[in-house]
Amino acid sequence: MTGPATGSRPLTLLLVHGPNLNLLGERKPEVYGTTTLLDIEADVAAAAGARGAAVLSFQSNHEGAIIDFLHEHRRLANGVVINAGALTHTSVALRDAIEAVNLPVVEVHISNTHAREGFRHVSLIAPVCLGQVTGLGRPGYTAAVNLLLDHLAAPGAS
Ligand code: CA2
Repeated sequence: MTGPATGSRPLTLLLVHGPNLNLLGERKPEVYGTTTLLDIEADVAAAAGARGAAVLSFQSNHEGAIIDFLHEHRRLANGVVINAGALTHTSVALRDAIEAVNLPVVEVHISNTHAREGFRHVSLIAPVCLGQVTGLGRPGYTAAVNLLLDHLAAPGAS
């Protein structure tokens, strides 16, 4: 079941980060800023919590672990915010997993991938996502949460 929460169960969002994003804030501040992954997880929990939703956060450097996480939580979750890192540009398996779990997914990138190297211009997951927030830095995650919760609140959403 992927519909909105019923009874007392709050909406649950998954926040998923892919390879190397555990190092946020440690290197490359000119590209990714000084925000850490913990900062982002706290922002997302606060934005969701302000609207009565819960968040489960997960980061892995391994494609299969991310796919397993999505599979394992597909019935519990109502939607997903994902920064898949470089898997965005390479992973047909992640694309297929997003399609398979049949949840609304918002893709987030901290940097503007379209202003960077050509290989970052293509997202293999974008066609199976609700939408993409790219280049807005840390606030992009809050925007993604609100977009997802707006979508879930719309009549007939799934
Ligand atoms: O802009 C984004 O959020 C990206 O998803 C970040 C990915 C990159 O492959 C995508 O094209 C765009 C890479 C994350 C690497 O994170 C680092 C963090 C600290 C130091 C070095 C890399």
